[in-house]
Parts: sequence; structure tokens; C-alpha cells
Amino acid sequence: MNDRASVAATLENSPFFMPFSMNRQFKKHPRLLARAEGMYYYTPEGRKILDGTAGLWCVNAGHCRKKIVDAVARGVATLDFAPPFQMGHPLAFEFAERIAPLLPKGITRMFFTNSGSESVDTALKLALAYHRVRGEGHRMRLIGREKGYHGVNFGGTAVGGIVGNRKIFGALVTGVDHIRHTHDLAKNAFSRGQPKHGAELAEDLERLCQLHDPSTIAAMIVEPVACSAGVFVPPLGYLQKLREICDRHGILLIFDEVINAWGRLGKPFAADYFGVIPDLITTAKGITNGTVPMGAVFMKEDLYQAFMTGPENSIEMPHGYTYSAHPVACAAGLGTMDVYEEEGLLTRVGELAQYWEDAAHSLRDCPNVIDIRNLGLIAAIELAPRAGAPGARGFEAHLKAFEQGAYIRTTGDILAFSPPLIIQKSEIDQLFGTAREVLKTVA
Ligand code: PXG
Ligand code: PLP
Repeated sequence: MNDRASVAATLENSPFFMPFSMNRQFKKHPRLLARAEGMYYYTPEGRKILDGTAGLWCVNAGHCRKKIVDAVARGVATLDFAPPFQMGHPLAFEFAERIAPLLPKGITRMFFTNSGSESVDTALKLALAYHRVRGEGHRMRLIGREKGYHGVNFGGTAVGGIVGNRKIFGALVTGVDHIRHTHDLAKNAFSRGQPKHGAELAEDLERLCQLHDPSTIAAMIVEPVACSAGVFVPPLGYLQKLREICDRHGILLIFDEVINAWGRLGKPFAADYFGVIPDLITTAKGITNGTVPMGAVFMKEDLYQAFMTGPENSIEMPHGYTYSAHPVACAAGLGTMDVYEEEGLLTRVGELAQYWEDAAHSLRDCPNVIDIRNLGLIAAIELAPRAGAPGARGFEAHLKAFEQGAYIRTTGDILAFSPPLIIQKSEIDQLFGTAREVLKTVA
């Protein structure tokens, strides 16, 4: 046993309170990852695990890419930290210039954060402040959607729509409401790509406008493809309708692209894929290939300009983090953009998506499968829950897949697949082949 394997044997009383984990189950039966390269993780014992989840939807260029590792090493040795308030460093400006040409049309400015959760709370605060500086401070309400995931800070938890993530945290933020989710197995099960039914569900936003009066609503936030809660692909025409309703009522539309951005759908951003341009975009994860924590909020020019109207000797936006535009994160981001560009990763999924879709849907005949859905390089297989034990079948599938050499994420009884964008067709076969073997055994 090497050192790391012996660590695994002694976790039961570890002081580490693991995030979003079954701490007691894990500490009894640890699943540790010690090393990674390309498409694979390696366990402390040296087992090779195909990464079917790009880490946690973030390692889009694959693991330990030399260019990114070198950029981080050089970056940290050159400038370990620089204060971000009233001071700056060249990499922050360079990184912003590097990203700007990739942004959807009309989106021109960006604010840096350290995570998706911080990006969401930053975007919500920007939306409220934008209306306020324009004299529309009565727009105080924030609208989310059922089953939405917008991170774990207070704003994101409040606009989020996953009940289990909300219920033990009190009243959260006031003035928040939610439109209905779009998950409809009766009409859309086994849809390939965007489901045909459900565009009209966007009208639920109009209903909330009538309930609260649109003049009280600041912003609506949605994930174009909702990933965390179980992969819900927007019905055809749905996002267009949301855009129309927001336009009609002066409501800002925020796309939460923490997962959707950076090539996952075959375009740099989901906004490009769907042809719907929001007012703000939140992101994180793939912005640095997951190597160093970083997030960003992108916004239209007029949002930025609305803040640039007061006296020049005042701080335009009293918001920011100690680590906003951290120099090592910017270095990682620049290295990441190099790899994305050199390998065409922001558009590669366009060539793979059909193969991916066919491979995912080939599991339709497996036991207990009640739906398969997909878009870009994302897929989900929904299993029927065991009677009286929701989530048990899904979790067992996750454990068995790990034993059989594939890392597959599950939420409840939904298996989610989102590998690095460098995946080869043979590895797609391997991933779904393992899933097929696993599904045979989780009765
Ligand atoms: N918005 C969206 C749409 C996300 O997917 C966040 C915000 C929060 O980002 P941070 O960096 O604060 O975690 C996310 C993150 C899962 C899973 O299992 C997904 C996320 C995070 C953890 C687990 O699907 N998405
Ligand atoms: N709490 C205290 C006491 C602080 O001093 C700071 C930052 O200076 C924060 C919270 C916020 O930390 P961060 O900027 O890393 O989000």
C-alpha cells in the first residue's frame, strides 16, 4: 500500500466535513482519486478510471494538460497575489481581452469571481444595482425556475429550485419567485436533442409578471440546459419565448452557463447554440479547465455603461472578492484558452454530438430505464426509482461504475454523463458500455 492508500484506510474519524457528500458512508468506503491525466483518473491503488463527468463538469480539455500546468506554475512563481481593489495586474486585463472576442454578440464586459456560486450572486446584485442606478429601484424581485441549480450562496440558493438544497436554510432571500420546470416524461421521454413539447411553459413567467406586476421584477435566471438537477434540455422555442417576455417587460435575462459554456454544446456559449442572447451570463468551471477556482459574469455594454455615469472619483460597483481576477487563476485561464484554441475544443462537440447521442440512446433497452436525453456532449439516463427508496438505484449504479472503471455522476436516480471534450469515439463506447454492464446488475 502506498501512502495515499493508507490514508484511505483511516478516514473514518477524519475532521474533514466533506461538501455535498454522504460523509459517514464515504468515510467507511472511500473513493479516492490520486492522480489524473487526459481522460483518466487514477486511484491511490493505481486503478484507471475513465472520467465520464469532466471532474464535476469542468475539466473540458482533459486532465493535467501540460500547457495549463506550466502556465499555472509560471504564474504562481511570478506573481502569487495582487490586491484587486484599486490596483491591478496585467494578466487580468490580458485575460479579459482574450475572452472578449469569444463572447456572444453584444456582450462585451466582464466581472471576475472565484466560483459559479459567486458568479450567480454577483449577477443578481448587478441586476438589482443596474435597475437602481437607472432610477428603477422598484425592480427588486428575482425569478428562478423549479429544479434550477445556481450554486450555494444565499442568492443562488434562493433562486435555485432544488428543494433538498433549500429546505434547511430558512427563508433565504426575500422577493424571489420561481417559474415551472420543463421536465415532462409523459410528453418528451427519449427525446433526441431538444424536446418538441413545452415551449409554452415559458408563459409561466408572464403569469408571474401578472401576479407581481412586471415593474417589480429585476431579473430572471435560468440554466439554458439545466444540468445539476438531472439534465433538462429546453424545449424547442422555450428560451426564445423567455427572451420575448423579458424584453416586453424590461426584465434582465441571466443565462447561468457555469456548465453550458466553454464548448459543452459545440459553441463557446449556450447563448450562441440557441441563438438567444441574454443580458448577463454567469460562468466558472471550464474557464480555467477546473485547475484553479475562477468564475466570471459577462454582460451587455449598456449594463456596464449604466454604472459609469456618476462622478469619476467614486467606486462604481461596491462589490468584489479578495481573489477576484486572482493572478494564478488568470494564468490558468490563459493557458486554458490556448489549449481550447489550438485543439478547436470550443467547437469540437459539433462533430461528436451525433455519435454521442446514438451511443447514449443505445441503452434504451437496459432494465429500469425510463428516459434518455442529450444535447451537445451531455446525456442523462433516468432510472425508475426503487419502491420506497428513491435515489438508491442511482447511487448503486454510481458505485458499481466506479468499481468497473468509470466515473459517472448521479443525482437521485438520474445518471449524468459529461466527459472532457477531448473524448475519442472508442472512449464514448467504453463509457456507455460500462454503463450498460452496470445497469444489468442494479436490479
Ligand atoms: N450554476 C450552475 C448552473 C452550476 O451548474 C453553479 C452555479 C455553482 O458553481 P460552483 O463553482 O460554486 O460550484 C453550478 C455548479 C453536479 C454539480 O453534481 C454541479 C455543480 C456543482 C456541484 C455539483 O451536477 N454545478
Ligand atoms: N469576512 C471577512 C472578515 C473579511 O475580511 C473578508 C474579506 O476581506 C471576507 C469575509 C470576504 O472574503 P473574500 O473576499 O475572500 O470573499
